[in-house]
Amino acid sequence: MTASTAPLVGVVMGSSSDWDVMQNAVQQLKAFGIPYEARVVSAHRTPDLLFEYASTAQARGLKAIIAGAGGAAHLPGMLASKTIVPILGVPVPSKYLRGEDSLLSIVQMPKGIPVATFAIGEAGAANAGLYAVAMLANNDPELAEKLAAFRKQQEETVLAMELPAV
Ligand code: RP5
Repeated sequence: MTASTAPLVGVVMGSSSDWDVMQNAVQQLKAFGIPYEARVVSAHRTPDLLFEYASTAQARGLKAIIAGAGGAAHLPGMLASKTIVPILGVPVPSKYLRGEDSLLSIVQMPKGIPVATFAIGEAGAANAGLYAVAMLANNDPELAEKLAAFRKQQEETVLAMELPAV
């Protein structure tokens, strides 16, 4: 899946079974009009593709890669080992350990090869998308305005919240 112009953000995941979670990142990118690409790249099942994807990412113009995986989730760390494009890691909930394994696999990177790690599941994927938007907004005043307006809208939604009478 590819947006019409050259992608600025890559969204990769270890399996199509991660899509339900990872689509939350894509939704944020689409909402802000960020060109993106979404692909399945598995660290342990397609290691050659992983190396190719990561080692060409910078030359292809990617400014960030959002990488989600579950279980022994080495996809974000391995991508980071092969590119200086910032990697935003999303722990996908796993069947047996509910994503705590994914979280620890992604967050505990040894010193020297950083991966920014987000919350387990949908919120983490959405926030990774928003974080990529914020990174791009550093050099794009129009995008920065859109992001500020999004925050304002959230603020107004919460300020308008009412609690039920007891
Ligand atoms: C990981 O194993 C994937 O990221 C996915 O979260 C998990 C299960 O993959 P499938 O068995 O559903 O393909 O590599």
